[in-house]
Amino acid sequence: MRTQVAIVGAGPSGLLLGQLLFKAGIDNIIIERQSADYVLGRIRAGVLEQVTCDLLDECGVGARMHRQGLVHGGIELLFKGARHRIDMQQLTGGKTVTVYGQTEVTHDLMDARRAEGLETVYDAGDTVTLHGFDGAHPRVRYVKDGQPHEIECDFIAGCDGYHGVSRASVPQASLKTYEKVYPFGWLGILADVPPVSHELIYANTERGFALCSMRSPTRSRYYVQVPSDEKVENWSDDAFWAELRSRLDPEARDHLVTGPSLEKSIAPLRSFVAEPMRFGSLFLAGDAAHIVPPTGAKGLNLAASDVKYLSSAFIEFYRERSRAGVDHYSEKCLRRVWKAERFSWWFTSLMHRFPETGDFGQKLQEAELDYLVGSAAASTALAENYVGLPL
Ligand code: RFL
Ligand code: PHB
Repeated sequence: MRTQVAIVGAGPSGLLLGQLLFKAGIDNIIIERQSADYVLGRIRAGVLEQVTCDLLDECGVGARMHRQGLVHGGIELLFKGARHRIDMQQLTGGKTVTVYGQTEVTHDLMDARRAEGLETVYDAGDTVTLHGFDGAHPRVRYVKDGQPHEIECDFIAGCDGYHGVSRASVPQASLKTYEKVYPFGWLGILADVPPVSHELIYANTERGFALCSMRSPTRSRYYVQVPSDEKVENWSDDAFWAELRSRLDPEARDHLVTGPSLEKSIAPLRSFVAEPMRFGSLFLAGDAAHIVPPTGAKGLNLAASDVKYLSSAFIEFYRERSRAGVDHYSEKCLRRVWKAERFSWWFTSLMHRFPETGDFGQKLQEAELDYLVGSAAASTALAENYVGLPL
């Protein structure tokens, strides 16, 4: 088999890249470890920057997002028992974010790919291996239903997430990694109950961080900070709702509607970057190259901007026979990646309870939050980063 770009991983990065390349007339095949249903079953991101929405429009899959996505012009910060609104739209000259689940984005991209008859190999398991990306003949091999397959290609896009095979295939001496692991995780719940507020509430409390988010006017997504060694089995739905309630202000507490969980899981929090993002004809994109803690809502959005840069580089290569985009891919992505890493680390540090800093740390956070909501300059810095820096 031969294609121009072999894409490893059918998460949002891989599917979006496949669609952008298809629109530009560039052949691609996606090879995914899991089944399509498994990929769709993962509950993850919820907040899309304008840049991400524009990309979905560019590849013709934005219609349902425009119909069903919730456009938000602000967020609320809750600290010392009171909520303060950050008017992002006003502070950024009109920019907004759209609340539309990663599951839905993935669904729309999968539907479009299927409708165009583009090839996606699902259920490849752990058989995918990458070859020859440091030379003239890159290839991806995999085994499906007991049969070995080989795809010859010009480029390999490693869109296979943090645990994928792509980054692991690079000689360790060629990689520099940067990592910070936080001493807590997020226990998240999805439930068919109306959201407690119209906008997202990010809460700093003495009991730890909480986030009130949503997927639709009838489906809510809530998170509470828990220690990193916490087990989800220790949390009944009732225990979760009680803990969330204890971290809300009196008005939100009154408005909170509870119900059975559709999903409940714990996500660890980490910051991670692997440099560079290109090795010969292998390009890493999305979580394969970097992880941010979810507090800034940047993971999926960074995946989308990587893929925008990568598709532009490939288009430039095929249309103009220019390697400039390909050669500058890593450097261009990493400039944006590190800004999102900085913002996500800062917002995580500001909003969570850190065991090692105790009450002193809590007081400093409250003082910074007080300054933040009272200063147009500080609020603008938060708003600019939250809605997304320009590409
Ligand atoms: P993914 O989604 O991990 O997809 C990678 C795909 O590659 C497959 N794969 C392989 N395929 C073939 N061979 C192999 N050896 C393979 N190994 C793996 C996997 O099965 C999978 O299908 O990476 P991608 O596409 O780069 O997308 C990244 C995003 O999923 C991620 O950054 C976001 O979900 C992060 N994130 C958020 N991002 C936002 O922008 N806004 C948010 O509000 C937001 N909230 C979140 C989040 C992540 C969370 N968790 C669970 C970590 C909230 C949470 C709780
Ligand atoms: C979500 O809805 O899952 C969500 C929203 C905002 C975040 C992280 C996750 O910062």
